[in-house]
Amino acid sequence: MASRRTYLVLGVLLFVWVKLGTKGQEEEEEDEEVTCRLLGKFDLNGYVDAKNHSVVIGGLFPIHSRTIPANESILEPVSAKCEGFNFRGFRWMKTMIHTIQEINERKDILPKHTLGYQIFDTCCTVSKAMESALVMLTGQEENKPNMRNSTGAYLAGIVGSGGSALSIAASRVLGLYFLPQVGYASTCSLLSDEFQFPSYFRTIASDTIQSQAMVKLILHFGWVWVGTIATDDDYGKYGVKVFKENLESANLCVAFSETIPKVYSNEKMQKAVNAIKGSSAKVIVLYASDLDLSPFVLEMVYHNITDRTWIASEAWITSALLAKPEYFPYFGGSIGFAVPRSDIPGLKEFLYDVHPSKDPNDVLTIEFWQTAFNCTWPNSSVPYNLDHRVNMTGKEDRLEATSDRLCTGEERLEDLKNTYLDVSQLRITNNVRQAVYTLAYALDELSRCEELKGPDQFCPYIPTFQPQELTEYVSSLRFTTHDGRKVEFDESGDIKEGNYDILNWQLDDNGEVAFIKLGEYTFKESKYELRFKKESPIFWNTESSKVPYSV
Ligand code: TCR
Repeated sequence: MASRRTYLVLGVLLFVWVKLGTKGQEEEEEDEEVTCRLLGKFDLNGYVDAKNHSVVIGGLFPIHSRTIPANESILEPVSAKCEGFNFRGFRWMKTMIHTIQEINERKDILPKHTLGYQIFDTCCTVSKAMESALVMLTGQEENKPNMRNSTGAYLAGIVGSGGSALSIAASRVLGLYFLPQVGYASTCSLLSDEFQFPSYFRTIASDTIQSQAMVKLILHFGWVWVGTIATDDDYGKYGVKVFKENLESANLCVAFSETIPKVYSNEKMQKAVNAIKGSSAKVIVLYASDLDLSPFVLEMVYHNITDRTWIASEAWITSALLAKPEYFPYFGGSIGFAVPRSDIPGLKEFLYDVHPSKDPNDVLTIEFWQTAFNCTWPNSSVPYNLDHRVNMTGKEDRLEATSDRLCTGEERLEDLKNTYLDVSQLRITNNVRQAVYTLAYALDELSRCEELKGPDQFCPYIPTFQPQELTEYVSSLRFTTHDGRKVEFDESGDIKEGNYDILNWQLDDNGEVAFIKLGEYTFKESKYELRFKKESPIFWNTESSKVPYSV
């Protein structure tokens, strides 16, 4: 396979062009010339491999955690820069590339076509997700969608985004054209609305199911009063809304219901802290993404709030950012529902195959290396460890520090204990894989229609099909994953069946936080079942070490 990377960096925009030959004609390919393009005011990081592929799949991933607030007076709108390297998002993004390469090597899926990709970093921000969606739709230079990217490759569909707020925003635009979008982590119940989001599908269950599961768990342990805390976004607010509706229909009660701010505000935070402190409800549902939770966790530590049992939403129950021994006195014993884990053949090797010397223009890899090894890559302009967040005192922390230590390139990934390389908890990562497979299988079925072409049958062709034609194929798709799960979507675009693992935070023999599986929650058609394993003891973070009392 001829491989050559070219970056587009023109002040504001960066792409990587990787050229992979199409199936069967690898040897004839010649390397591409470096191309640079002015892409207007978009400032988007990402990876592209689009040339010589029949179609491309777009991807939206949170490779950075936030955008840097612009405080200069700007005459024309410019897109924000990003900071806070997110190792988990980087792994998800790599998994998409790995899956596409795997599909391209397979002879049974799309034998006559190869898939390319165009991936953008959303920086966990709605505006970035929107910019990326528009860039993909317009091919960057036109103001109306032509479904082709800048190389002329046809855009088949989009995988992403991470958070619900971003998927909702992107999907409102993509839905106008019925371009299929397959989410891997957005769980907001709103996305099930087929009228508002006609071409949105997801390989993760809606929070409606998780909220029902939480209520079943509360009934199981006999709790009556529970508090709720949610982040101030679509995920937190809708998650708690549906949870409360279910709770009330089971005749249980909400002791308090607070939100934690997305942008640090001491006043709002203290309101939540006071509600927790002042309530006799010891069981609290916490609906939030891990990236938004750190300030809240620090408040719990600061106020020494222990003796609470947290019911975790899926987004933080297996978070390496929070599951640290130092937080165990406060969050030990948490119980939550997690996406089932999986092993992905070949992914570990693929993830380890990352090194900044491979491409001096691959700024994301350089930033990965610098952040992981706490060093500066020689002669690179990639900033190290930026943090412009407003800190707990209300002042802005401007840490534009560059580590004095230069990276040698000899640093060993094997020595790192880093979320990116941790393949023991492939949960959302596996959903990313299934989202890519969804589009690939749908394209495969669409392409096979040609073979059945008869006098009165009209078949769409790759690459001239209409987006809604592929959306139709996704709607009626059924396939079995490498680990034996069935993927099929209902009329809302939600997966028809699946299960959650019920996990409990315990300390293992090495003093690390372990996620102990207590049982499963399965859902299939309208059958829902909560099952506990008999032999799994639960760790309760209460003075008596017994089930808390919350009445
Ligand atoms: N749904 C969240 C985002 C999210 C997430 C995660 C982010 C979920 N699970 C795991 C990081 C890691 C579930 C949303 O916004 O819809």
